[in-house]
Amino acid sequence: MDLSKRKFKDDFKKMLTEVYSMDITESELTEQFFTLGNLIRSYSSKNWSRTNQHYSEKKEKQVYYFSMEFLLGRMLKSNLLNLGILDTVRSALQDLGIDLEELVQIEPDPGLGNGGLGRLAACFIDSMATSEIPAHGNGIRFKYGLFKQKFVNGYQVELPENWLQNGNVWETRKMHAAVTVRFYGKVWLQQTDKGFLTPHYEGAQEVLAVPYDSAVIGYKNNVVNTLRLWSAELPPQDDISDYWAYIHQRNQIESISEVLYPDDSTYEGRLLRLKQEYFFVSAGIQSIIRHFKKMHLHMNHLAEKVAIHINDTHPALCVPELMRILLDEEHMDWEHAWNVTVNVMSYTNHTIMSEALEKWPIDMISSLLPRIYQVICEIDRRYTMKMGTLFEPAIIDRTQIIEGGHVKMAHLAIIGSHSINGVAQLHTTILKEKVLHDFFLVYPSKFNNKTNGITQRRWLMLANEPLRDLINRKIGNEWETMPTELKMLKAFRDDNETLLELARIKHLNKERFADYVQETMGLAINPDAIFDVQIKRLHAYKRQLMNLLHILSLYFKLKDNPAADIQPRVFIFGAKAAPSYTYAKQIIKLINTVAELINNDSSIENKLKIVFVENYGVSLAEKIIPAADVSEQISLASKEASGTSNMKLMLNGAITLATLDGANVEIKEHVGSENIVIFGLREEEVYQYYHDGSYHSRSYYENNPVLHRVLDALIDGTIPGVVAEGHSIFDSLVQYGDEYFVLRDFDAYVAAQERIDSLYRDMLKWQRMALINIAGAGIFSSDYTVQQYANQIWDVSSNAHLK
Ligand code: 26Q
Repeated sequence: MDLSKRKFKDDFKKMLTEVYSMDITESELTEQFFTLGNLIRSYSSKNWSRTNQHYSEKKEKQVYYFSMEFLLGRMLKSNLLNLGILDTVRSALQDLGIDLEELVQIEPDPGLGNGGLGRLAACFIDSMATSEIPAHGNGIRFKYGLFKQKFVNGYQVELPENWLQNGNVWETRKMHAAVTVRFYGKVWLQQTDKGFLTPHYEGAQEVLAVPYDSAVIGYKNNVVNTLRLWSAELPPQDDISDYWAYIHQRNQIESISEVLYPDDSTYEGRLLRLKQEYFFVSAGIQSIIRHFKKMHLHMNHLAEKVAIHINDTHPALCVPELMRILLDEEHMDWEHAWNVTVNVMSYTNHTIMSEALEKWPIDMISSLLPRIYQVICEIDRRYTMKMGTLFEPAIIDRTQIIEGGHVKMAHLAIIGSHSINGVAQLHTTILKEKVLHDFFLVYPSKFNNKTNGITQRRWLMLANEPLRDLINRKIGNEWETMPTELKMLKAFRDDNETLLELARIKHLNKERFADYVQETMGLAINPDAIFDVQIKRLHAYKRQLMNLLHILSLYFKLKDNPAADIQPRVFIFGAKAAPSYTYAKQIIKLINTVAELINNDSSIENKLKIVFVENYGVSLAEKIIPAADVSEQISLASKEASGTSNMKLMLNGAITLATLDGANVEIKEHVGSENIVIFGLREEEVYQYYHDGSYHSRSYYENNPVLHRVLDALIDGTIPGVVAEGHSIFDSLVQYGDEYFVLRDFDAYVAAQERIDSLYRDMLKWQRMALINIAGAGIFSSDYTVQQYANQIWDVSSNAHLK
């Protein structure tokens, strides 16, 4: 948008007086933040309604991205950037004596997601608006986001994340768009006088779903899409006969949208979680149908106007919920309804870990969602009937929806969708060949790959302004919306001036992060050291433990020989553990304790430091990633579906140290093996070990002296204060088979780290590698990912031009 500094200053002062009756000198940061937030809203409101109007008039097909999680991060700067007024506003505020960076800190970071899956949804809505895809997010407005992490004596402690405490400037409550969601009760089918069979409900509990809409502003294109998050409320009551019963019922209903479940890998079959899933699914689908009806088209045409995307199985109830509405409320016959449903739905799988696959006990579903359960049974019956004639019984048994007393959500999503995709090439191949092989036999053409992506606007333009400026000086700014244009940077691979400039920027970002660490943790770190970064949820398969064992081996090397020639390193960790994941929490305690030991040992002359940041999330990622030299992507091959921090880090010039897992494989293909450091078992080797059962971790402990010493340190008192944790972790590796092959890959990992050490010594060579990584990162922009979803899955165009 066009906005002069002068106009902005006038608007700002006017809004401050109107809302707070204050002038600038009286106002504090909070008032200034809310004023700026409200101004941004007013600047985007016209385009928001214009976009909606355009979609309605043109009857364009709409995409609805259903996700339990949207891990947005702070929106102030992102909105300013996308409106094209970031620099104007920053400088105008400065004239008024206000520092934009200080205002930014006022905004709470809404942690409405666990990790990769939630952040992917956030990158996608940014890219969909920018790519002019008519697509909207649908999720839950959790009152509490992912817990706030604190370390107390090295242990993780969880505190509530009350992000809504001071209100949320970006949202609008839309009471007129509220819908009713039904739980429990009894249901039976009754013949109506028109000859329809309709369900009759008795004693259901009704929950009011109230939507809160936020603008999703496209980058400099006047498009504003919508993120709709639902909040659960007690429907208005005529009379309250029993006040205490009323209060109880209100609390019970409001608890549905109270808190995000903090597990990202092991599913917990709690009733409240199932309520959450049906709640936002039913509310979202009802609201879509309401909107569709305004077009006065027959329901048979729904799939021409609506695509619904199921982000992991959490919203898999979309399938029976849409069927329910088409059957019971629109009176379609089964075949037509099913045809429409399958054409509307598509599903993304994000994991191969069997413990993460959602399944719900039949009793739970049938009592909470009696009608939905009937529909699921009928879907399953028809599936087995139809496929039973075409495939052998064993395949049908293994692909049924209802089995062993449970409803399998992935099976429901696959059978009910026309497309199922994995999130990296390797992951999709494993789905087809191993994890979902039976389904691949049944529905080969439904399977496809969509490698994840990240938005370069948040992860480079906002997070790393010095680098953005350098790139723009060298190759112009086309990459902002055509990210593969970053490849033009390759022309500077032998230009020492550019390489030195890159080094200078990295150093600056490292200094900034070092200042932050000094201020918040009281720890001094050296910006000339290698900043080696592993930031992701804590999980055994991601092998933060292997990283730590390597650090210990370096530490002992220095203890034995203080003159040992190693490059100084700062190891940076950021990770939350699921509160119920004991082993992950033990690893957190161990890392913190080793940090304490190493950071305070003056005999190693500051050659090693460990920084374990508290409460890692989007805002911290924005500080850490631009300062990273090394990107640790060391999951056991086959276990990480894709990873996305790998993409963010390469985009900021970090060198990837990785196993051939998830999207690391594709990163290697794009930068070439000389610009990445790869080590460790391959996926086929891991499966071979599973197959022949020939991995015996104990022999690695017994035969490798370095490993022996490092592992003994866990149990012999070398690391004070981790007696129980040390034994438990030692046993998991040596005694109980080392599920994720940490000891097997240890040597290869140490060798790979030595390679990093030696590469870093040649500064120009290192910066050349960094440059090639930045230049090759464009392909991993979520702009391309969502364009592929649009073309190949949703069948929507990406050119709603509103310019
Ligand atoms: C399920 C049921 C009950 C409670 C919680 C859950 C639950 C919640 C979140 C299960 C899984 C998740 C999140 C999974 C996740 O983030 N997976 C990651 O997705 C990224 C985006 O595709 C990939 O890059 C990562 O590899 C994958 O681990």
